[in-house]
Amino acid sequence: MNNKIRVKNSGIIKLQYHDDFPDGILVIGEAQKNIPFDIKRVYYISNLSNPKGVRGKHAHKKLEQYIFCVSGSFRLELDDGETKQSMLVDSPYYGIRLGTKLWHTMKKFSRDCVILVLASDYYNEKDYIRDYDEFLEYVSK
Ligand code: T46
Repeated sequence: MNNKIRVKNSGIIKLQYHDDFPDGILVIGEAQKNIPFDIKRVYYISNLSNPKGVRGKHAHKKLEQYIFCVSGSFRLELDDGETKQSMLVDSPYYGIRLGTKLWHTMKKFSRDCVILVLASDYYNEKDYIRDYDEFLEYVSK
C-alpha cells in the first residue's frame, strides 16, 4: 500500500497493530478513534477463487465505509466521476475510505483474499447507485 489517493471522498488510514508476536499479527480498529464513525455493520467477503471475478461496480449515496484486505490482495478501482484511480490493496494494516459518491470496483483477487468492510449504516439497497450513467448524473448535480 504505497498509494496517494487522488480521487474525492476517499483516503487511507493505518490501523494500530502488533506484529511482534511469533504467532501472527493483531490489528485494531476502534469506532470514533481510527475509524471516524460509529460502525453499524461489518461484512467480509471470502472464497474469491474466480480469477475473473468482479465485485462492487456501484457507489453509495450516504454510506461511509472502510475496506480492508485482511489476507491476500485485490485490485481496487475508484472513480469519483472525474478522476479514476486503481490500486493494489495487499496489507491488513491499511483501510481505504469508500466515501459517498465514489464508484468502486474490486477485482483480481488472490486465492487467499479476504476483504473486510466496516460500514456506517445498516444495509439499504436504496443507498446504492448500480448504474454508471446514473452515477455520473448523480455526482454532476
Ligand atoms: C460495497 C462493497 C465494498 C445484503 O443483503 N446485506 C449486506 O450487508 C450486503 C453488503 C449485501 N447484501 C446483499 C445484496 C446483494 O443481493 O448481498 C448481495 C450481494 O451484494 P453486492 O452485490 O452489493 O456485493 P458487492 O461485494 O458487490 O458489494 C459489497 C457491498 O454490497 C457494497 O456496499 O461497497 O461490497
